[in-house]
Amino acid sequence: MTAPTTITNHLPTAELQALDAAHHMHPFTAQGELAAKGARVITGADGVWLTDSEGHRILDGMAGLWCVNIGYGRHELADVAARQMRELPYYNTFFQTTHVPAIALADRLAALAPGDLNHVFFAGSGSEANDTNIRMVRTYWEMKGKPSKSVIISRKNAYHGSSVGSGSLGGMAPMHAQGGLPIPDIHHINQPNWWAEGGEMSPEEFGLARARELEQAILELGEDRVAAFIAEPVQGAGGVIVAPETYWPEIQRICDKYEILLIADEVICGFGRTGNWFGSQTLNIRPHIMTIAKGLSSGYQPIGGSIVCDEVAAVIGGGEFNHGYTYSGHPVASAVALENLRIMEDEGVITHVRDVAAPYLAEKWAELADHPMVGEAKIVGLMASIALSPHKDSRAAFAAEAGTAGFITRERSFANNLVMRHVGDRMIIAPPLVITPDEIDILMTRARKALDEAMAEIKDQGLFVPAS
Ligand code: PXG
Repeated sequence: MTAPTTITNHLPTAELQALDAAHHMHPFTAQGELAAKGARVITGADGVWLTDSEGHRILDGMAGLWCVNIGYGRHELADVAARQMRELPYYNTFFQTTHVPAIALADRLAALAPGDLNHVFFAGSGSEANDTNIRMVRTYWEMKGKPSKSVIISRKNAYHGSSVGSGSLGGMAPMHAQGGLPIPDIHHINQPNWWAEGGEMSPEEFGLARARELEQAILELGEDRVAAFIAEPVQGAGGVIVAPETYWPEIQRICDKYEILLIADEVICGFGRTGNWFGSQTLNIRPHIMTIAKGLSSGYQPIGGSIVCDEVAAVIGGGEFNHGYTYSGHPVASAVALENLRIMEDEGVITHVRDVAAPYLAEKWAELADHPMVGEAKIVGLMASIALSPHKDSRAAFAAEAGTAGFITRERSFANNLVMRHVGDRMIIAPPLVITPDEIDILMTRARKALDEAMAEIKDQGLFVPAS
């Protein structure tokens, strides 16, 4: 670990924070609140460790924003980027031209993706890729002579991006409340979140019931109206919601029975996160399209895309698809993604997840369920969550405003130099895939300390009370 303990090559932290507050608008942030407090300034990183402007070393339990799969500080990616910038920093792929990095990356992805997912439409991000998907599946059905099939079914509390299209696909109520979302012909069914919504049902019954909402929606809307169903194999930003085991087989049965396309949003689950290249492989899903981004380049460059099956690509290819981004298949981003995939393969990163890191973390994470403030503890590969509860037997929420306990726990975690996030009153982690057992021990020690301190604070504030 080479992260410096003192940082001298920038303005003092308070000045950086003041400039940040004055000029930098942060995503998903109450700007005024942050300005009063001052953002934490991250200055460097190596492996799973971040360094801030005050010289703290912070264990990044979130791999940045679920993306730095191979960890920080891999200079090979910087070298490849510099070489590609000198050779061909940019060219487009719109007007009957192409270039070597995009060709090589598309070929590589076609080989890695399961089944007949053999064609790649590149984008700059997951949001852009899901916008591509909306237009692609609707165009597919138009070209097939079925233009009425335009409705895309998604799920409440799903996250598919922040653009107008992808934000509409997502099922985040606070997002729909701003800016006129959703666009027409997006339909949301309930999520398979047994802890919060399972009521008296067993997880298995609940998984089936929630999957059958897809069938009900198709029948109510009419099979001739439905174009596609989109879902994350494991809901990430929604709180690492792992569906009961009965859920996905039933969803697959329904998608097979009715003529609708299945889009697996692999932006978080892809590239090793669940212990396979794709979450669809872990959960036995056979999608027609997969959305990719994040781990594709381990976040070293912004790049995303849609991996598309032979049938959809053939139909779309029968005409002109009037869609694309300036940076679709950007040569530098593509070259960096290729190098990232090479490292993952040559160094056996997915084998490390499957055989070492995920089983070790799973064992330690399950022990958290014994903590007096923790209800269920869920994990798939290296994405994990715990539900906070003042009364786990009844799966009760806190009487306080939703997210209060989660926020306090997150603050205690940050104070203990661990990035562990909260989504409402669920705590989540998704560390870099290269995390070692020793580092997992440190993560767990800090997580437990954060939980203990947070519980004391929550009790002090009189908030350790179940909602009635
Ligand atoms: N699909 C999924 C499943 C995602 O998680 C996107 C699409 C959009 O990707 P871009 O590259 O456009 O951001 C995402 C992004 C959070 C959080 O709070 C999660 C994401 C983005 C921002 C915040 O966990 N995921």
